[in-house]
This record gives sequence, structure tokens and C-alpha cells, in this order.
Amino acid sequence: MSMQPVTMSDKKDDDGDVGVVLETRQKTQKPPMYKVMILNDDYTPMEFVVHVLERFFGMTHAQAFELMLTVHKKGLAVVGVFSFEVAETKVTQVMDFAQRHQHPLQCTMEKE
Ligand code: TYC
Repeated sequence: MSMQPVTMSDKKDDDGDVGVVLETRQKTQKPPMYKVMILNDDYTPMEFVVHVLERFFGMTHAQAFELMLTVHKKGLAVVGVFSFEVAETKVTQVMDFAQRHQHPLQCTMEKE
């Protein structure tokens, strides 16, 4: 019985095929983002809301005044979209500040 050397042509995978990429979808996920909203009420002074928007959301006086009026007319508005931790911090800061000034202003967050 004669032994033959194993040659390339004997190998199962030597079919000339190359590694074809069948799956290009990225498996990584974008972190979820959260909308921070303020709600209208009948008692919080307009100027207080304007001040909150300037102080905690970096708005100019004109931007803050316009958004405050939107909330006053429509009932609520999104004031920004942030990562969970930043959104949570903004909500806490606004709620603490409103409570310290004894205004019933409400600020909430919701997954986008
Ligand atoms: N509605 C309030 C008023 O007439 C003003 C106000 C605006 C309160 C926006 C809350 O999120 C608010 N004094």
C-alpha cells in the first residue's frame, strides 16, 4: 500500500472561496436618550420659568421666554434631550429649585 502526501487539492476548504461578509449590521447600540419636559400650571410665575430655562438649560432670555410661552399655551414642552444621567440631574435640579421657591412647577423625563 503506497502512502500519498496530502496535497492542497485534498483539503476540504480549498475551493477558492473567500470569506464573504454576509452580515454588516452593527451589533452596538446607541444609548437611549431622554426628553426632559416642563409642564404648565396656574401658579408658577412666568419669570420664574424663564429663569429656570436660562439657568439649567443654557437658553438665552429670548429662547427661554418663547419656550415658557409655548408651555403656558400648550401645556408642556420638551426643553432638551439628554443621556439618562444628565436628564435625571436636570429634573432633580429643576424640582429642587422650584420647591425651594415654593412653586409647583413640574419637570419630568421620558425615554425618547
Ligand atoms: N401658567 C403660568 C402662569 O400663567 C406660567 C407657566 C409657564 C407655569 C410654564 C409653568 O411650565 C410653566 N403664571
